[in-house]
Amino acid sequence: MSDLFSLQGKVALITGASYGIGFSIATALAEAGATITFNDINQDLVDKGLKAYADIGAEAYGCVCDVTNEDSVNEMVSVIEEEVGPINILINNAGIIKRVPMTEMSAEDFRKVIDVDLNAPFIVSKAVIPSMIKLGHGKIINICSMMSELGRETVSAYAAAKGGLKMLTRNIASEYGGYNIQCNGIGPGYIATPQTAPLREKRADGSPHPFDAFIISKTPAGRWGGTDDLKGPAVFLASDASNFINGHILYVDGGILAYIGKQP
Ligand code: NAP
Ligand code: GCO
Repeated sequence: MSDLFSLQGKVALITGASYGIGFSIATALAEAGATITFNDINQDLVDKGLKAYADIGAEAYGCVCDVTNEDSVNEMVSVIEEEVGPINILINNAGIIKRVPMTEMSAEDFRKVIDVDLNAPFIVSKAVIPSMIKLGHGKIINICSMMSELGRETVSAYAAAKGGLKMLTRNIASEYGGYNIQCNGIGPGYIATPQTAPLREKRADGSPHPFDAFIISKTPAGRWGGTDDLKGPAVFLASDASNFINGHILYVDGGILAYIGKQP
């Protein structure tokens, strides 16, 4: 059975993976046997990532690349293919959020979020699909969100992008499934990372942030997710164990989407 989940001999590219969810997913893929390549937006972050991978004994190849820049992405992909090998697994993880009420949000900020969270997965996927076709297989995992399904105050751009990413996932599956490429999404629930740190910060008097208690009450598991909660699902969707699963979004949310919420 372990052969079915093995990533031995596979090369994986995980975007924005110096820390947070991307780092944990990359670590899991390395533990399953894959060779890890990753990028981040500047050299400091890449160095931080390289050190973190070295600290856990995982070999990783890191590049500076802004995933919204198509030329830079194409160059990164050809350097990885030349120096490490053809990419078998792509995890579109890099993302940003801006929490601003919609009527106060500038069109420029809205576009920036769409650019990183939706246009970039298109750009990076487009860069790797031709060699996946030549290889005769490929796995693309897009990191979606609760906001691929739900809305809430202040996250209009993020929800629009992550909802779009769900449909990009289904479209890649539809368009390239015939080439033995599986494109699926992981929809994390509320995961404790720097991105969600402002939602968990204690107030000046030491009491918990109201959003913290809100999320715990909305999650049947009764807790925030940890980045380790995403490791098993990522290995599953990157491995042969999921070869007939395509265009699916696997929500890893402690049950949030199943639950109507506690009665008052
Ligand atoms: P994070 O802690 O903010 O990490 C995101 C990474 O992407 C950072 O290293 C970031 O660099 C990098 N990045 C941002 N823009 C980039 C660009 N243009 N080019 C290259 N790299 C870029 O976020 P996270 O919480 O680990 O989230 C990772 C992914 O999961 C995101 O797509 C996020 O939307 C999604 N997600 C998160 C949660 C959650 O609860 N945390 C839940 C559902 C989905 P900087 O440090 O410079 O920003
Ligand atoms: C927010 C959060 C979320 C999470 C995540 C949920 O402000 O509501 O940041 O959007 O990051 O994507 O799945």
